[in-house]
Amino acid sequence: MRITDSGNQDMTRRNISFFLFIILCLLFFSCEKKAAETKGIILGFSQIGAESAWRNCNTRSVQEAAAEAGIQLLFFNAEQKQENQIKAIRSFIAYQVDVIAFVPIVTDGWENVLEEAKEAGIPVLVCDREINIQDESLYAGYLGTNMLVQGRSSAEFLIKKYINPDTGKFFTRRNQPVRIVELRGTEGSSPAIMRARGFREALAEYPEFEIIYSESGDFLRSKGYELMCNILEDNIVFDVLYSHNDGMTLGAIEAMKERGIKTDEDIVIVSIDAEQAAINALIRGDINCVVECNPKQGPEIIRLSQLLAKGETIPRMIFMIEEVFTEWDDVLNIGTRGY
Ligand code: GYE
Repeated sequence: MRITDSGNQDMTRRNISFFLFIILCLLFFSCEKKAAETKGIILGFSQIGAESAWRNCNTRSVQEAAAEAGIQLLFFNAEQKQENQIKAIRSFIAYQVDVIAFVPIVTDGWENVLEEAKEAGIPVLVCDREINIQDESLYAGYLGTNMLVQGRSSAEFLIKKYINPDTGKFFTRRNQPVRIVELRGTEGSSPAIMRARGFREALAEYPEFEIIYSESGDFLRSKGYELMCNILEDNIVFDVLYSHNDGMTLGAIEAMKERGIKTDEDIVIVSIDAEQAAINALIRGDINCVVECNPKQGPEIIRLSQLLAKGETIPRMIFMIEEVFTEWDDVLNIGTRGY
């Protein structure tokens, strides 16, 4: 059969049409496969509460990522009670979810309910805060932030602030040890434990620093305000405020300002989280160092949950990427934090 030019053109057109048809089929089936892969995933997520702007951002991140991925999210807010988290996890087991993810409000007391999840064959992802458990087979992995490093970074800022790197000379207004007030997070929680430990480890070889007060403000702004009022009313003299989260820091600054203390001159403040209000305070000079703790863990939680739902293994520990912002940075260009 002789193919004329017009015949050639017909053949080319038919080839292109067939090629496009194949491409469209492949695209359709790959979308179907992806939808089938993720459509049926039911994720049970136990959140600890709404104690801070950080927590609310963490919640939004999980909910938005689940919606984006088109998976069914069973979300329970435990209102700061471990027993509510245990009840939620038991309900996820009864509902036979594909994956359980939870933020353990404290490190201890999870063995029994995680045994039940393991017996039910449901993989568990520990998020944000860590747990203290002997049998590591009771959970598939951890995604969160390195809170020991956050404590160390907080201390390293103070070392840089008070000790001349060239001469090793230590300088402070009163030529006495730097007196540090510490506002800790929730008692028994991994952020409170690790941020305190990392801070103390980094300062261990510097007798020029002295922690003269350490109390738990439970990560609450109201408690940070209350504790600082008590400190000032008891006339406790201090040089540095080290606070385990921005919420407590902002409450403490409010209490200091009410009493005429110039937080941008009289006191050095180091805070952890890096919510927008704390970055704004860094720009104003009220805070000297903000150590980031990244709450936007939703997309990674969903990605890991999808892997677990397919029976795949995941790394034991995954840490979010984070920065440290100080008064020595170009603070006006830190960019918005999104919460
Ligand atoms: O620093 C604080 C929140 O678990 C790391 O909990 C999180 C901490 C965070 O209330 O703001």
